Amino acid sequence: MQASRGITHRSVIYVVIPTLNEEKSIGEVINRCKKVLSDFEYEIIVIDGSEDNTRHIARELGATVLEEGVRGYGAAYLTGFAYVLDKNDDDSIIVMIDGDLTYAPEEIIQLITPILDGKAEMVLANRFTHMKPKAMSVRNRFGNWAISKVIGTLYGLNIQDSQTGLRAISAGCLREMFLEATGMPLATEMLVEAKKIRASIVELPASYSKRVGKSKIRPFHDGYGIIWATIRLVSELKPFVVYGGISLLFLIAGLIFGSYAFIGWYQWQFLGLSTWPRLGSALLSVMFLVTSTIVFVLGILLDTLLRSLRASTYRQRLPPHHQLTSYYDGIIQSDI
Ligand SMILES: Nc1nc2c(ncn2[C@@H]2O[C@H](COP(=O)(O)OP(=O)(O)OP(=O)(O)O)[C@@H](O)[C@H]2O)c(=O)[nH]1
Ligand SMILES: [Mg+2]
Repeated sequence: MQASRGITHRSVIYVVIPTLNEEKSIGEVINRCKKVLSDFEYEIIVIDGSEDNTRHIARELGATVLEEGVRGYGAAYLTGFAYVLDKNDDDSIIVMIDGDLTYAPEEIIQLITPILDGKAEMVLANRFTHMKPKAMSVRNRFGNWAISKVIGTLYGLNIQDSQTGLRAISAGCLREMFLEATGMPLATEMLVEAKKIRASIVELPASYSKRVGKSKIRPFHDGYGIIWATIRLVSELKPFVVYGGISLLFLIAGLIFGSYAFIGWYQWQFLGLSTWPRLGSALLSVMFLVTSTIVFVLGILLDTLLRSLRASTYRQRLPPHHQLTSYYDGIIQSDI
């Protein structure tokens, strides 16, 4: 028990680690987790899809190993989450950490503290505060920044590092989430679900080092997957933003073609110019304007429908804790 840190409540800590050929680092990750959690009741669960020695090393060090046949970061976590939630202990805490030694297991304590204190339901590690040089590629850094901005703007979430892999979440909160992403988009999906259920999120500074072993990211597959998932998730939470945007594009196209057709018709009718009346453009314009109207109405309908659906599903939830910022003395950057 870490009384000096204000931890008063004993929850079981489940550390879930997805691994895909991480034999070079998994041993150290597990050993450091064990050391840091020695005062807690804990279980380390490795969800393994490896072809190397990862699972043998993990088992030898006392971790529970679940073999996962389905490829994907999200698929591994969904299996791990199901395993923990099956224990029916909503006071327990799930810690998510990679098996590649990029995150420092020692930081788990500060991550779980706000949950143990009852001050947050999900805590995220912000890697941008103490990132080691070359720990993250420019491409990943940009992708992360862009997605964090999109989610931040649309969801009112002030999160710097939306794709972080070091997180802590209470089992009770996790149980309320509807998660289905089998790939990297799981990271985004969890944030969106947290917003939907009005969970309180805290983001704390954390370190991030260059990984040991080969990256499992498939740039095209994962990048495309994350962008697509973000659009889908946004359209689920704020359909009007997506449908309104599409409707606006059709409206602009309709007006451009309409103006072109009108100018042609005007010159032909009144100025005696032999310009073709531009019937094709007129037809296209009408089609675009009709589509714009249909998409606009669809957006409003979906928005209203989803809003009332969410209200009836999550009515029992209290608004988030707005007092967090003062409690954590300025470390907290986000609280929805
Ligand atoms: N079981 C399983 N684990 C996976 C899979 N893909 C990735 N992982 C694990 O998930 C964690 C995160 O994957 P990484 O390849 O490190 O991805 P990343 O951290 O976004 O990228 P890097 O900056 O390259 O480390 C690692 O522990 C991987 O071994 C998978 O398909 N199955
Ligand atoms: Mg990694």
